[in-house]
Amino acid sequence: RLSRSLSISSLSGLPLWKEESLPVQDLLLFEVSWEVTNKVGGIYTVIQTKAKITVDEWGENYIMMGPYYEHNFKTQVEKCEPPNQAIKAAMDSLINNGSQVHFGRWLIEGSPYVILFDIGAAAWNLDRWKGDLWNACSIGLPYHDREANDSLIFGSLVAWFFKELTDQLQDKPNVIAHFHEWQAGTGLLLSHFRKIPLATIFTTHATLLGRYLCAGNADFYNNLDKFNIDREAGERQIYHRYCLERAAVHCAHVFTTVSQITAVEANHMLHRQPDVVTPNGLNVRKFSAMHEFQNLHSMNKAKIQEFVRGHFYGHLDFDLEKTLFFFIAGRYEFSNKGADLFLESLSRLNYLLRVHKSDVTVVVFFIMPAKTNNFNVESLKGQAVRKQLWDTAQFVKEKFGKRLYESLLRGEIPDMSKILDRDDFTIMKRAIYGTQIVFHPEFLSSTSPLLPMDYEEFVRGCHLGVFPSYYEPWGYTPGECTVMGIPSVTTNLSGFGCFMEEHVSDPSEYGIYIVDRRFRSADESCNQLTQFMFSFCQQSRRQRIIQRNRTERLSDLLDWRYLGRFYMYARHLALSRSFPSEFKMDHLNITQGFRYPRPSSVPPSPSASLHSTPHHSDEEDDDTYDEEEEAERDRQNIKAPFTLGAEPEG
Ligand code: G6P
Ligand code: 1S3
Repeated sequence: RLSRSLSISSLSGLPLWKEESLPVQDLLLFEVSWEVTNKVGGIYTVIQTKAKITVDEWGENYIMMGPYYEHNFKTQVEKCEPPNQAIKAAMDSLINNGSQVHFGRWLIEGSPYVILFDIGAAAWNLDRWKGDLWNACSIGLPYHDREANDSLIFGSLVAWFFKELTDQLQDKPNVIAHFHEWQAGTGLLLSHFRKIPLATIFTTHATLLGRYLCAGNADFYNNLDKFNIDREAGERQIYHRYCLERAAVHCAHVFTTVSQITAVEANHMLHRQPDVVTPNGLNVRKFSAMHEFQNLHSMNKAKIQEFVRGHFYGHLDFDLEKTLFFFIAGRYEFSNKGADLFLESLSRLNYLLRVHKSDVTVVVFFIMPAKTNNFNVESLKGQAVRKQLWDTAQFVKEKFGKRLYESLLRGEIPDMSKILDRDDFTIMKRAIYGTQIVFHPEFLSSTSPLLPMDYEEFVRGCHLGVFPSYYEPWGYTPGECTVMGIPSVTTNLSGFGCFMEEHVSDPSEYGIYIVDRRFRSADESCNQLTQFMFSFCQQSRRQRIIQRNRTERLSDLLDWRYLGRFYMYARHLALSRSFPSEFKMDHLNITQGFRYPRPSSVPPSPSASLHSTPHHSDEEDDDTYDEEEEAERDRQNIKAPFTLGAEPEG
């Protein structure tokens, strides 16, 4: 019942993975994460975007588990009764013993069921549960580490729930429990030591030590095999967390991570080779009109231009039609996310643009939530003045139009020098001198007075996302750019960058520029990034439009409808390992993939052109390019297999 066949999707050209699906009616699937209904970082995006395809496959038999926070519950969850008597009975058992457990539907696409455990209400058990953890696996948690203690309470509640549930179920249905990241891993660990009959999967989205070592300036990737990991964890005072993480990894039937590069890292930092790489997808939204995303770019760019007008009010000595908008976004980890490299490259880019007397201006945004007290008064002043000028212009325009209309009705052409009166001029002068200030403590939200756009609109309005990360197990930011048809820069140290290198013959032709941060010095990487940005600045508008079309064509590759197969595979594997007499898996590592060819309009040999993308034409007015035709040709060419399991190093 686990066999599968390959078929080609007529829409995208990507091979679909058709299989005789699991007998989901005889199974229950639980996915456990600290970020279920609780946004902390990237794992929330994984869980939330994947919900739809998982519910499509599993229906009522799919349930997520996370921590309960009153605000999150009130704003994101619709309370309801569990669909299944055994789940209800297990919850009741916890509730009758003094815990608080909530059930409902998470109001996101797919509306999955969620069980949320109140950590605070169960905190009185902490000392006892610390004892249980110590007795099970000799891991002790210090009292001052709130996050680790919360993870123990969460894990204890989850394991307790599974014990009650499986006691109720007896043999059927079988239960798969998929845990994400070390905070949820404690539940896996305790379930394992209590011999609860579950098929378990553990997915890591980063290793604790990897993140710490990279942030601390270590030459991480060249020394992977040289670190004394126990000592490094101890010196950073995360030894207990690292033990929880490593133990969960080793207790799981199936261990997965989000990219090949993190698989290599995990092998060294956690001493287990992941069984499956489960790349992160997105819930890709397709527009019925192919050009809709280009229109959205235009509309949102106009909003950013408005902001720039306000920001540079009084100093706007550059042409906004020849201005490109670049941005970096992510968690505020300055060197891990490559903000340091980006700044240095920008200074080099500035130099190049000047010596080449380029008429292009680049405006760069750093979207990194950090501690702020308030808006910079000067920026607000600029925006307020711009807004006031706009309002005044609208007001005078109305009056002007009315008088013009009245004149025409009388059959007269008005004297243009008299159509505006003294009052109008006073209003306009006052507006020019005006300096009204507004305070509003938000940034990148559609209600902000500075830049009234949400993140998606902002990305769409930009020209290039730049994410030169040093530590990035996957990295959603360039993926989000891709599905919106916005080119981006990534690195060969990010999971996303490696994935693109693996599946696209010439990623830069599709607007995915991959900086080599693995095999080059920092200075060389910086020069490479500078060159990418400089070439980008030399493209004509037409070239940018063609490139955006190509970028957007890669969306299918990042769609959960395609990438969800890796999660399916991990579940099959876990079942075959935990319940071998019932579930067989006789074709591990057999899977089919594909590789995107170079776009067919690109010459096969390196172009003489300075530009790396797109080669087709440098002319603004060239209309011989037929993008639909090119897309169709490329679809026909998609080919070549790739493997599913994490490849051994070497
Ligand atoms: C989209 C619009 C075009 C517009 C272009 C601007 O493609 O459909 O009408 O000219 O964006 O592109 P640019 O790269 O200059 O922002
Ligand atoms: C992690 O979040 P981060 O930004 O701390 O998990 C994400 C989801 O898998 C991943 O995209 C990212 O690279 C990791 O670093």
